[in-house]
Amino acid sequence: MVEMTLVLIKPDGLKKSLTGNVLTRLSETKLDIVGARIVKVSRELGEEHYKHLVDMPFYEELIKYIMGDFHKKKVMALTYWGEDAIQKVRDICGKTNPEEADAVSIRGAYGRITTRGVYENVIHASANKVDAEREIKLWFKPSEIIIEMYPTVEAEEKTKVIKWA
Ligand code: FUP
Repeated sequence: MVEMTLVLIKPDGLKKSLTGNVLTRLSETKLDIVGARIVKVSRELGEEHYKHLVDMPFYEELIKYIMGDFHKKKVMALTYWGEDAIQKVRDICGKTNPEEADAVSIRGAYGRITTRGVYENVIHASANKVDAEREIKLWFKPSEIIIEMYPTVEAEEKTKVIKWA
């Protein structure tokens, strides 16, 4: 089944200059990149992304981690598209816990567990179709993705924008 999936190269991945390594590993999937952004993550965006983990003891540290408080204040967000995209990307990522992840997976090779108990696992990848759609819509506008997979509507918006001076 043709799917889209969200990948985030997290602040530890950017701080450790792992962007190239991660993209090279993901290119093994032969999936297409159809969206890419560098994002400075607000608390609001971090909390929305991880809202399913709000009751976890590591939640506050996790929000600080994704906002870049411990590394660099940026995340690279990517949308991959293609056959079985979700599982193909998850397989290369490895398990959530970097100590349990296969040694040649991205998280196994580059991740670590901090003394504060947060898994700094370099990359996020959507877990299933429902999450993928929710997450892609959270991180991207329709105009920032070069294919149309989810329905869109036209709307008039009158908002202030920042433009080149
Ligand atoms: P995943 O789908 O693999 O990203 O896993 P989760 O959504 O369950 O977890 C999201 C993030 O929470 C992980 F990437 C790292 C962090 N986490 C911890 O720090 N400790 C845990 O015990 C579980 C998750």
